[in-house]
Amino acid sequence: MNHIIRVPNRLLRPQLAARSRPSINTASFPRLLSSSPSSPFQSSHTHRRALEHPTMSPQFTIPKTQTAAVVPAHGSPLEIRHDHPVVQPEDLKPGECLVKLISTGVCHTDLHCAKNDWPVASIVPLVGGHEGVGTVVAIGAHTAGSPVKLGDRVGIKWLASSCLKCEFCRKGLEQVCPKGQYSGFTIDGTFQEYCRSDVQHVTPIPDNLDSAEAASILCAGITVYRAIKYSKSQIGDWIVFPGAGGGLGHLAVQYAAAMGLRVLAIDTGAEKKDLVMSLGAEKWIDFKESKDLVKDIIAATDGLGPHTAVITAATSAAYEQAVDYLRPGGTLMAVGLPGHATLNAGIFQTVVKSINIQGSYVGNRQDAFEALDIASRGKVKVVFKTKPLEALKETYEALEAGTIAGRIVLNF
Ligand code: 8ID
Ligand code: ZN
Repeated sequence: MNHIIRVPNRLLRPQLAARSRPSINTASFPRLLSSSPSSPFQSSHTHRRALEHPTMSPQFTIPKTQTAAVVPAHGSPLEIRHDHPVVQPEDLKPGECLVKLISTGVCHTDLHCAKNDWPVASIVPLVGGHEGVGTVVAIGAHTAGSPVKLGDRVGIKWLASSCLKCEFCRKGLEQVCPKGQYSGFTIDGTFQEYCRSDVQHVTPIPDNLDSAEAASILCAGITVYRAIKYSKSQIGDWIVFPGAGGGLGHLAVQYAAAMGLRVLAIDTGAEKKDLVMSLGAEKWIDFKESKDLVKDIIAATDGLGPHTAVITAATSAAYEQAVDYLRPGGTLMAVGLPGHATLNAGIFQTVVKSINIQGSYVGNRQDAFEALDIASRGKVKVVFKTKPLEALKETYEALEAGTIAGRIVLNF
């Protein structure tokens, strides 16, 4: 049985999870990760030399306080505060930047963190959010080789920073870097007007993508794109997405269709059915209406079952029968993160069907770049409604109730 569920080391050691608000660990980035030609740090004498003072442009006035959505303590209601402190440019560490947010998506992960329903707790007080798009308004002093410059539009994703030096970072698995920091989990995230991040890990946003359009690619898009890519599904294969009508799922349908896969979408309700069928799904099953999901899924996929299942639902129920309905030789990609659930795969079925089981955790910088590039070419579109930051609480309630088709994006 190939049973690989990867959990970041940091998440396996809750006692190490930051309780206070640590700075992003950006000490001495490898010199080989050099800056772009347009970097302010590459001009004549300053080439490859770090600036001694934080860089700010007079065009950006950075206030001392801001509006932010704060979870004061686990179990406490969310508060919208208008006097939340803003990280000042002189407080940025080398390698850090300050991003003035324009838009942020709301991921079900933010709800898990606010509810504290995972085995590992977030920091509190917590500013959640990890699907942000905004403008770089300051860069920390002594930052060398920044790939972004002041005024650039960038995305902030779940993985806010990693050491870029360890085995995992070298292998492109920077999400599990033992020094990784996570936006809206171990450091404050994008449900605030100004957010600290890392120049090496923010993602440039293609010019032709609107900020609100791009926001949810930064988590939902990257995550499903990577999961499909690493599932090694091939053109013409059947792929099933339990959770297809949600934030991750509706993007998964589109990435898969763009890759030439045949999509069986599973979720519930007419709105989600219409959405996924309009986005390229070939077949649909309502999990609340099906009397025998395994039988229905196998029947819908040429009588043999799908080659791949990417579970994008937030419940353990969506995982339950995957090994039973997958085609022999098929692959289960574990993506949805129901709190304390375990993956129960019958060993006999897993072995005699030669099933692959793999965990897939967001994506690295290259996955982010690719997921945005595909969206910028119109192959994938986030379906979203916009709301103000003040609507975060009602958005959490709707996520909990499962009534959001696509995504909610908060605009600042
Ligand atoms: O890196 C990762 N692995 C990663 C990244 C981002 C998000 C994992 N996640 C996790 C989230 O923490 C969450 O647990 O993926 C899960 C889904 O996130 P989301 O897409 O942001 O949630 P959503 O918008 O609420 O969509 C979930 C959908 O699942 C359906 C719901 O109806 C909803 O449309 N669903 C459920 I709940 N149970 C289902 C079932 N049994 C189901 N669909 C099919 N079968
Ligand atoms: Zn997310």
